[in-house]
Amino acid sequence: MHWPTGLSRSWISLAIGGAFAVGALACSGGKSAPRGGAQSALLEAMKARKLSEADVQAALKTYTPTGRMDEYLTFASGGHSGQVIVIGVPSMRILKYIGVFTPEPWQGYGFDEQTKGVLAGGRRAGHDITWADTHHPALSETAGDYDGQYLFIGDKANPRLAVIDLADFTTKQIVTTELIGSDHGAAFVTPNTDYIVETTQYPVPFGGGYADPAKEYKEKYRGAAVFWKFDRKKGRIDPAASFAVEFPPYTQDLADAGKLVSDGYAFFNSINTELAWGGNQEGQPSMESSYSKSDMDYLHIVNWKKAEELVAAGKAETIAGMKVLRLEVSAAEGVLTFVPEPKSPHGVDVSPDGEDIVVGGKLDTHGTVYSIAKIKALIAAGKFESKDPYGVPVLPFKEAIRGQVELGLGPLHTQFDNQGNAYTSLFLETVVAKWSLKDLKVLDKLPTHYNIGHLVAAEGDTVSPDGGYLIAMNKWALDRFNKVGPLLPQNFQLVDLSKPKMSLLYDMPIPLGEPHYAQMIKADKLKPVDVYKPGEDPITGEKSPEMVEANKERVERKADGVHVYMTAVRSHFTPDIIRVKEGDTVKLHIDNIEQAYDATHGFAINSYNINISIEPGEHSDVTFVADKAGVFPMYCTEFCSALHLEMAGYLLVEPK
Ligand code: RUQ
Ligand code: CUA
Repeated sequence: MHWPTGLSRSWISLAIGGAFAVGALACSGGKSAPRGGAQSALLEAMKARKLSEADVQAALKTYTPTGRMDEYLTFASGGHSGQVIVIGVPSMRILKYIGVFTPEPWQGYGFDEQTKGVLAGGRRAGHDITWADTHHPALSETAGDYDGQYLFIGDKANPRLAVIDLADFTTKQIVTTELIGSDHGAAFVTPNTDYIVETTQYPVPFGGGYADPAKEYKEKYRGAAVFWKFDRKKGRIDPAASFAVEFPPYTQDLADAGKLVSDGYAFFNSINTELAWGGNQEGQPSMESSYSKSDMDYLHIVNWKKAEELVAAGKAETIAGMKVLRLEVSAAEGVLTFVPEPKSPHGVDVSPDGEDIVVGGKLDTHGTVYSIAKIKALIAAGKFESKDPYGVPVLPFKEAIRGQVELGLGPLHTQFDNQGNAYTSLFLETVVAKWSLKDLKVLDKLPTHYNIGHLVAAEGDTVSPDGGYLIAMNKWALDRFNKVGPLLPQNFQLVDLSKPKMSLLYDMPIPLGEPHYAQMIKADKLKPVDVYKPGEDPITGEKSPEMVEANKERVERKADGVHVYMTAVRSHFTPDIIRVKEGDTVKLHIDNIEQAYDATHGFAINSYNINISIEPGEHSDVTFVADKAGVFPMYCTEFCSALHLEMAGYLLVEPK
């Protein structure tokens, strides 16, 4: 904690400790202590704003003066917005929305050729998809620790995965496979980011085919864990080197990769070993009741290193362009093993040392702690209690667990700190439960407002969590904020973990979608660039072949259209008049030729839906057909200088 200069630590503690005794103030570093006036001003402010001592303490722990940076950055899913939200901790200031699956006008994301190409990677069934249900972001890891290089995030609705480069905080790639029809366990990375895991939620027939669930659910519907291969040198997923492990249609839920002693394994929950498929107007019970009929579902244990070997040895079958390790192979070769888990669980989280796998009970009051040492020993000894109907060996539950912790109502997700503690969100009880991993005992509970889903602690799912801060990501906001109609924001609550008892520091509304998960990284691990290299195409990372240099601006009529080579610099575009003929294809190549930090220009043209953002050094391409004759103002959309309004021109489309 940095204390404001000029005030001594003891003054602060005195002030917020409620003493406020006039004259009893310490003097530090030769600076005079605040006198009675300062204290009474503080007291007055507290009174005027009806603040308690706890409020003032919380304020002091989060207030971030001008120019001061945050200690952590949180990358939160933007829920339905299809974006990622970057939030500073402890200030809870929003630093950026990163356009990912959805066009994002401020960044011009989805408007230029470069980013249109990225979004096109996420087309499914021949359709452009302009939204996403983003759930789980995952920072790239090296040896199980965040390395600050990349961020990945999954779209549950249209099973897709995006790659964001943290060198410039922009989306570089979206991949999808028609093998599966939805995901939920995405994105989760293996400890060196060799693979990014994407697991199905709702099973469908592989490859998008048709099958009537009433007749063929068990035979034709399938789940899968897709292991997308990440090529770190290129900073891209390599679909050709990726593979999937077929699962029975048990409706898999969340996922996590093993680390350290459990490296090489990945874990997946399932919630529907009942094989229900709905049909509440067809004489069947609703999914709601039929999914949770049995007492146990199966935790899926995948030995992905073995799977990788088998795929390399040609044991996979290609379906919908994806190499798939079929169930028979996985079951026979020890790639896939099950162990029972209590009633429709939700989160599965591997402890920092990799030894424990914590499963949140959801409909059970327990957190179940599996031991990878026990699991490995049981597998090695071939100690299976049964096989599931698909031939997958099942380990005995009691012998695979280290124990269970009685947490309370509705345990979902778990995070960890640097003191051997775990923090589990309890949705129904609407609290964070802090518990000791060693003794499996609850130590503290903190109410949240309301119905917490995920929670994220500082570096809380790495091999070396930091403790200190946690954010409760709550689903209901009710009475926490000013009323804004029937659709309410979500509520992120910052929690102080620095003391044995947790305390609430800050409420932050999230008003653009329902974020699910987030990850919190030490800010000094991130080293983003200030500007692009001159002429850089941010998607290729290379100098664009169409780069435009100062004094080389020109218009060229070519076979494929009118090429306009344009530069932007405070405060003009060159050329500032574009003359084309009605029906021409126009290809704009625009370079922001500035290298000054923060000197962004925008570029918009009326009626043609053209809007881009050109950061310093950036090269951008825009293609459109000038199919409507007329005069169309074009201008810079960033207030870049005193002469910003003058940074304008005309597109003149001469009638045929
Ligand atoms: S979740 S519903 Cu991560 Cu709890 Cu998606
Ligand atoms: Cu450039 Cu305004």
